Amino acid sequence: PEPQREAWKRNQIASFTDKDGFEKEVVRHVETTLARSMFNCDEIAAYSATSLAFRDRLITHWNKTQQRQTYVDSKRVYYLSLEFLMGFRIEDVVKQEHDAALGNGGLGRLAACFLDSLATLNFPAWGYGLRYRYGIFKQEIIDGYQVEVPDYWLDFNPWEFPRHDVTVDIQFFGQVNKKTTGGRTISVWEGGEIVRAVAYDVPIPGYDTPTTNNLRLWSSKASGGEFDFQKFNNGDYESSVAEQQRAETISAVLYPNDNLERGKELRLKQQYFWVAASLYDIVRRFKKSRRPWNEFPDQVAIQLNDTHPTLAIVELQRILVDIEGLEWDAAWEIVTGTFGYTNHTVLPEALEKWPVGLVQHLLPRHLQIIYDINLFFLQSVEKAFPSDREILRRVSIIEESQPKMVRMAFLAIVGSHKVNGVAELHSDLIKTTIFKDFVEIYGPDKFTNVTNGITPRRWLHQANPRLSELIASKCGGNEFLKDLTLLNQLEKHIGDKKFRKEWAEIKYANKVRLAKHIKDTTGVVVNPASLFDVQVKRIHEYKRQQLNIFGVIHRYLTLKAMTPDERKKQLPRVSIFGGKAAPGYWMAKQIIHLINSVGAVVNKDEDIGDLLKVIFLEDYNVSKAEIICPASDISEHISTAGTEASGTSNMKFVLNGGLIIGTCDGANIEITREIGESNIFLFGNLSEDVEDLRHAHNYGSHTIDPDLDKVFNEIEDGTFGNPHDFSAMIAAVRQHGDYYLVSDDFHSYIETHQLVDEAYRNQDGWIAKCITSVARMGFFTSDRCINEYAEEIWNVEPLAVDRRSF
Ligand code: H53
Repeated sequence: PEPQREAWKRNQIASFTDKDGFEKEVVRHVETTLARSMFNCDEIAAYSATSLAFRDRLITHWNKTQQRQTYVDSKRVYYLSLEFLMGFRIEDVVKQEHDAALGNGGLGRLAACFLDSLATLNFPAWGYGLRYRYGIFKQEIIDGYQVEVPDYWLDFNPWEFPRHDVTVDIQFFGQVNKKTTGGRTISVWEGGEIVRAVAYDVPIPGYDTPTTNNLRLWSSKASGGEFDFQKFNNGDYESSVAEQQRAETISAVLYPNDNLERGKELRLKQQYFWVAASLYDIVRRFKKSRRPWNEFPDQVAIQLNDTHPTLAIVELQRILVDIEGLEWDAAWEIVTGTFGYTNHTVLPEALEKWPVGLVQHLLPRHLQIIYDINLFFLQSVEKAFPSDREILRRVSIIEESQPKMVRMAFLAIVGSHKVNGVAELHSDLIKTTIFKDFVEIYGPDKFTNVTNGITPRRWLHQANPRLSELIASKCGGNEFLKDLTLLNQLEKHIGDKKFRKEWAEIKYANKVRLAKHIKDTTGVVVNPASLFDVQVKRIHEYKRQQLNIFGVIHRYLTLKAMTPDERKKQLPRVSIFGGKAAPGYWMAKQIIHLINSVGAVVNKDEDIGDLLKVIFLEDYNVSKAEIICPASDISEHISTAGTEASGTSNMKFVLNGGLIIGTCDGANIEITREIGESNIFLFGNLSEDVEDLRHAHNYGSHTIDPDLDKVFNEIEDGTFGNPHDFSAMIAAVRQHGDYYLVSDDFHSYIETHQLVDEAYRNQDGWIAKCITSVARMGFFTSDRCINEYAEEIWNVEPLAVDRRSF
């Protein structure tokens, strides 16, 4: 209102620019917001007031960013992801803050790194996700077994803003009726039930820029208000809350599977709920500009993080045709011009398919549209390949199986203008295997690669402040955090003894910190002078934690067979494992159990002492990764070649001055290209040989590596507890075709670990390798990824910021 304009202009929101101002704000929040005083300000109040003070500043920047983005009205990016593994915490104030653990593994953490880069690079961008009440479960280890405990993380979250006024009603079930209006026949989706989506906004600040973007998370709630008062007054309290509870179930819990799709109805409901609310929001924003519809793809780029949001393609087509009245072809051009699809896996068990009957029941109109999309697509394929009868069956979005299934990846390809993989090998593999036919149909240009990256702000500057500071002192200040290629200046200092000494001291201090964490959480004392060998990631057979623990057993047996004098010459090692198994993944849980059982025997063996310790760290998550990564000497990225799309923790470990042992898989290959072959320990079969090896296991003779056989025999002798517990793991290799090539790679794995030991004995040489590697890691910043997406897929530009206006 006009009379108040002046007041608005006079910087209406309290903020601070220095320590005194900050303190003042904290005190103000303690006294006014929390209604406390100096005398009853406990840790929780201090924490709350601190975060509220920061939050105020965040809001100001965020409001200004949003106002400016709206005013300029340039093209925006929307990143649709079912997972954002943010992991924020202020450890030093009080252990109060929960990890925002709204993700499982690499896919969700990548989304979080991308949000950081988008804001840092000043792109007008929004993330859209679900506000789960329960994030990924907390893992407890009881008697060596994983036990899942729910993670209720919303007690107090100062970083989100409920937007009770931003709601969208989402329809499910019902039926489709044809109606004719004005000479046009249209499809009307009627009946069914409505669930309300409520927006919660999380500000995403960039590094060294005022740009503060938005992550909008949707929460589900019953559309008819709190509960049915009629029923309540009639004494039927239970059913009056039932509807509300059913609605709230949709956003209640994150599915705890990584690289595994289970096809549950509630999961499909989550996907549509989230996608429909997000698209409604995006379309509403576009319509404010009153531009013609054909300009939609000039204003909006939507990136699909895996196939989970693929229904967005169908939903946008529905909005344009059924609601806005566009012709099918004009609408479809807009749709395909808008979407890009990122594939993150070739594993068959992770590729999403939904039974046609389930989609029909839940989303009847969407199934019709999917059939029409498929029809027009197959017609065009038939025209282009008239003599190829098989191709139609192979590429159909509908799999003619029993029951029929909707192939979400195929729908995503057909509905997008670009498809990308996440590392070079992976992007090549999708073009030659699972999406081969689509390369024939659309030509190679539709398919591209954007190798993953990580944000150096979190994974170096925050996780390893001392190393970050040392690097800054050699690279001309903190600029390298925004241009990671500046790390290359480190190479000229490799000969500097003092620098190498400081480098080694920092690594040692980080190892001391991890050793303390190990002592506090497991009771096991480890010697920080040992070589720390780390494998932390989701537990999965393709990631081969079983190969690692079999290797550990082999090392144990070798040490046991030595004389005390021989043992004295050996290098002490700590094998550190961490990671969650999906609750329904039995084999993964057995692997955890074996690791703990081996630890229980080895760690108390007096012949062995410091020479070998085996640790399983409970509840691996983002905050723990920040303690673990800086403390590793060598980390393991040992997936069967061709199975790990990229991997991103490999990048975190190298950036923190650790070396890696790995297979020729995912981003390991590009890391090798960048840092040089002499700075990485590669082993094992290549992806082009995997198929033949598997075939030979099943149809030829399959001999097990003799060293691995000894390991198996030892397990079967009961050295590590009841051998029955581990018989399935052994049978997978010996009898069931060794799908993950554990035996084929065992020998080269063991030999390569010997090379690691030898290299580590030469500490000067080792540190030189570490520094060289860090110096050459500039390519793996997620800033580079975002710039590639922006240029090649989104066609968006950053928005220049005027710092003075903030
Ligand atoms: O995505 C990461 C990759 C990693 C890949 C992972 C992933 C998930 O975490 C979940 C599902 C899925 O299809 C893929 O396994 O290799 O680095 C980010 O791209």
